[in-house]
Amino acid sequence: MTQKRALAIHDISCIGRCSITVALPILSSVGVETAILPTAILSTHTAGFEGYTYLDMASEMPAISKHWKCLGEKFDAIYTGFLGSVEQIDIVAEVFDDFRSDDNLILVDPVMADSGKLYPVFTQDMAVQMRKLCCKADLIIPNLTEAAFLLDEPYVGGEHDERYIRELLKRLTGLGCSKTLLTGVSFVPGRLGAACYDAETDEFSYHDGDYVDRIFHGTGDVFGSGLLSALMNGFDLSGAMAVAVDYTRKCIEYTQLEGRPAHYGPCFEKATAFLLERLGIHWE
Ligand code: PXL
Repeated sequence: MTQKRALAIHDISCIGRCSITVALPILSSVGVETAILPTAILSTHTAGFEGYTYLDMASEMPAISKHWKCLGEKFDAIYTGFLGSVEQIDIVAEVFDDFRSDDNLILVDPVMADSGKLYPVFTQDMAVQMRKLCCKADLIIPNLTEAAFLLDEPYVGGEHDERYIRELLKRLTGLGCSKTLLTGVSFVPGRLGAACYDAETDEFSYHDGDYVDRIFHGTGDVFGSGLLSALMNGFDLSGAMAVAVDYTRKCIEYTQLEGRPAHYGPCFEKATAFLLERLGIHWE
């Protein structure tokens, strides 16, 4: 089987495992050749470190992408996460137009908010503009806060009933993508997981694990990278979601064992063997 190729469009946070420093090693470890288009370069991510530096890569991104187009580069998947500024929505939309093929996957993680609030670097305009990317995607993977911003409705935290989540998923696919996956979903106290919906087949699926009552920064990127790893290794959406939920849970276990402050990000490195096992990959 020829090696699959992905393009990861995220920021480089030099310290504090998230974004590209998570997506690149995870996808590489499962055999996916991964190109990167950095959206910003930060000394650290923005949640938990004081005084971080921030370089918006918007002025360079079109030139990078244009060069690849001239070279005739192709990608089996394009995976977007944290964007450096709202101006990058149009730049990334153009990257989608330039590199979309009949059978590649466009995965949009509309990274902009958590726990009911937008990240401090973003304004409401990011939520409005992000809908443009969602309608060009095959699959979007918001958390519940991002889903509320995308649908312009109040965020409802805590546990939910299945009917509410099913309706939310259906309305999110109404943004224009055929598949939606919601993270951070809980139906009962003490459990946390994800739910997905495929509008083409009208199929709904849910998978959860034990809830750990602590915020671990960067777990969304671990989840998205684990999900894409599984999709690019032949899993369907519901199977890939189960792998990503369990893998993220495993990373959290290792992070707790390491005992470092949460803003240093999830200890995903030690969970690599777990991910490979679940994907049935045994490198010689
Ligand atoms: O994991 C989300 C994320 C990615 N990149 C940067 C961030 C955050 C969340 O705060 O600050 C720079």
